[in-house]
Amino acid sequence: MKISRREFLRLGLAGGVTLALGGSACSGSGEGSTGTVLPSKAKVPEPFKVPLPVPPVLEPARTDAGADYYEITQKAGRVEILPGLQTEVWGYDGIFPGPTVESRSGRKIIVRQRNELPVPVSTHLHGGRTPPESDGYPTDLIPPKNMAHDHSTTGHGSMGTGGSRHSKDYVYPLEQRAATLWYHDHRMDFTGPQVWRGLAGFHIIRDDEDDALLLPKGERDVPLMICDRSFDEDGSFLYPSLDHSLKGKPGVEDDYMDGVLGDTILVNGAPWPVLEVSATKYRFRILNASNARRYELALEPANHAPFVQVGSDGGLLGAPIGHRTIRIAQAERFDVVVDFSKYSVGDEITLKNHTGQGKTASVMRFRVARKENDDSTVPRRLSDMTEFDGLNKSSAGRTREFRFTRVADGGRTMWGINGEPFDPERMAARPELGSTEVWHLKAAPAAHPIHLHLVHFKVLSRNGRKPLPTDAGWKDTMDLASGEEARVLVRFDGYRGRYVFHCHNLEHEDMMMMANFEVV
Ligand SMILES: [Cu+2]
Repeated sequence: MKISRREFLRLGLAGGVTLALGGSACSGSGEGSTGTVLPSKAKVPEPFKVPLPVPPVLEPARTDAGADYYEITQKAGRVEILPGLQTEVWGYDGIFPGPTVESRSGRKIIVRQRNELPVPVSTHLHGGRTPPESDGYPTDLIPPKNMAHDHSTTGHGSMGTGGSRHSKDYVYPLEQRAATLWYHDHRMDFTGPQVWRGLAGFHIIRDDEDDALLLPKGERDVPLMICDRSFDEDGSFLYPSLDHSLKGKPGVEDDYMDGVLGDTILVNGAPWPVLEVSATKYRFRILNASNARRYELALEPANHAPFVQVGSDGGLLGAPIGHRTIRIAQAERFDVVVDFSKYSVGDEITLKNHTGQGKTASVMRFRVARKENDDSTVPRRLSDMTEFDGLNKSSAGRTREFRFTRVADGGRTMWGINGEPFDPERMAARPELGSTEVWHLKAAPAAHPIHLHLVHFKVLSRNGRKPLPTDAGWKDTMDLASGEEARVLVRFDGYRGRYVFHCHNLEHEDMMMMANFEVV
């Protein structure tokens, strides 16, 4: 087998190169993540100088007895992320993060997505139990206005109910429990660069069970979208695309095929921001929206106030779990309560990233500004998890095995599942609606956060042993380190049709680490 220059370096044959990146010798591990750091050409800003922005909540355009209707336009916008410089973002409504959609469990919403960007787009609601025609399949594209004859836009993207050629109505029945979801671009071959430019936003589903708890609410219920970016000299986003127009050849420069790591950490679009808090409890809905970076989050000083996890990808846990640190991979969500009453007014608490180096070892800062009354509590029982608890191996029909590895595709090294790069025509599994299966997932020779559309699953075991405390609750994304394997129980509920599952390292996904399953 011919080995590429990149492979040559990775295997350590050139001596010391991978070590210099701070990773293990067996993979391109920059800062504890599978990927390579892309240095900014602009000056990286000083941390803790700007306030934490919170994305606006989107108002429905109209509402009737059956549904709420929303409209979002995907377009370019300009924002100041680095002091004194302008960054062009491609955003939902031209902002980054996009507006937050807040919905009610069981109440249908219809989101009309309009495309005013120069490229095709597809919007996926991550964590949504969504009919296949609204799930944002990678080739189900909304074409741009200037691309009428492109063959890659022949999906039924433009045929959504009531949409025009450059818009699509996504129908979300939201027959699912309260949870923190997010929506982002899912265009075939170009998800990495399009999310990097800003196509990501929160979608929070609420329900009566969650509302009835006395968890922190209102201004003390804060979504935190953490991601990393790098910047060109003029302040624009830097990304190593082979074709920066994103209209021609997909992919990234060879050195970044393991993943693109930025050197600037953003929370809700601002670099290392500060949030002034009262000495009370706060609920933080933490999302890792990075392309390739993992974080190991910790509070410093800790003051005996760990993260109290109340929810996972799929909503509330049965009971809270305390964590000193939280390892969060791409696309995972951790819903946590932090109790600032353990600190004094004037204290500054930094949210650290134990796998980062230098500036990337910090994420943001909290400043305790005042005392305030607090009647919120974290109850010992959060949610009825009868269905989850009852799910065990004996409920499962068949077991399938999926290996996430490198594959050769026409002489180029790509990523694939069970030795195959993604092919929209190939079906990797046909589970029956209502059935439960064990999926045995294996990752090598790199770390892979594995995401299944449509469903939520329960982690049964990791490397033949008990799952980690951070694997608790309903998951839709599970992180595997290089060489790890896990068994998960998946219940195929909801809708019949074709969906994808894939690695959520977006560079791996764009380089074909994706496959179809069809619920029959
Ligand atoms: Cu991967």
